[in-house]
Amino acid sequence: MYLHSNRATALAALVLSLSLMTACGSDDSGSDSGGESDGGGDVALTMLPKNLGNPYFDTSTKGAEAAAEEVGAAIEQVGPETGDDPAGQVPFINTVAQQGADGLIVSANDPEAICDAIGEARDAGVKVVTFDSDTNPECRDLFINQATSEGIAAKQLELISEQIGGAGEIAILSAAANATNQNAWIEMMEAELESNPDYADIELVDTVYGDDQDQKSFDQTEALLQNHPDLKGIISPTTVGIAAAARYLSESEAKGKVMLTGLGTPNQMRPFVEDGTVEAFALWNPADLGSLAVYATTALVNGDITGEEGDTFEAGELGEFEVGADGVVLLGEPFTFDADNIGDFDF
Ligand code: RAM
Repeated sequence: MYLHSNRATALAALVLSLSLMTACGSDDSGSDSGGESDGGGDVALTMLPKNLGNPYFDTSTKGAEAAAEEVGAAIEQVGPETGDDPAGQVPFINTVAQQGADGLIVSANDPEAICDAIGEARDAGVKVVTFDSDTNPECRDLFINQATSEGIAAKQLELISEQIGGAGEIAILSAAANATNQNAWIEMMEAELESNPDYADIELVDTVYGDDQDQKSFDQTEALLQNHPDLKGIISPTTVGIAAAARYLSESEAKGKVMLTGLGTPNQMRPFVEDGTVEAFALWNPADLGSLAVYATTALVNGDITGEEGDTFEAGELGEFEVGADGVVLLGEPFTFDADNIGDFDF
């Protein structure tokens, strides 16, 4: 259920060593896709997060860069400034196809809107792997999934239920309205709330979208509290949303009264766990996710796997992985952070 401590230690070491390196490979300008490349191998990869400037994706890219160095691949990061435009990633995908990169690793802002561009890239010989947020399965070669959607949904409900004493109104503060990953988790939370008798006294009264933008998420939190005076808890299944909501709550009268959980990075959430705004939240390690995506994409590019169910490949320190149904490779299970363990993590 929880991360192995040896894996956590290895991750901490990885993140530390990466933080000592300069971010020389990241093109954070977002203005074009011609960023400098890390590494110098034969395999050229491009990393396309939902948007730039999100610490979650900064960490996944660092993990990807470390893995690229391990396998001798070159990698660059490109991406839009914001993730609320369903087609905002299309120009970057087009450039990857034109440049003739070997592999594209993308967290999709929309399950369908980037599929045509991905199709053209694949026709041009680019292996396309989604990570974090999928497209429709037929659009890409593989999806590197952080944890099962069922597991992520169940964990967040378990946490909010514990924190509000199993009864009362809750709301969801999500990312962009079209985000494949958040929408899958929300759908499963809704189904679980309906069917699980443990949650019979919990009512989901609202779902709002902060578009993975800090200020919008902050404002949406304020609006939720105004519109639902009896609100007992908020689930924010996005690292941007939960951090903004925690900041709002920590400075408001609702601190300690309206509970907040969801998916956050330990570094962003630490002050709010320490000041009592937040009891516990969950996530996986984004560096592992980026690393696994690079190993999988390189295995495709090198022809070691084709992406068929049952294909296996090595992912360095993470071990061996197998491609499952619908071309999904599963990283692991969500991990819960609280006051007792949050000091052990640095990402
Ligand atoms: C945000 C993004 C990302 C999601 C995490 C939990 O950083 O929306 O896609 O996986 O939160």
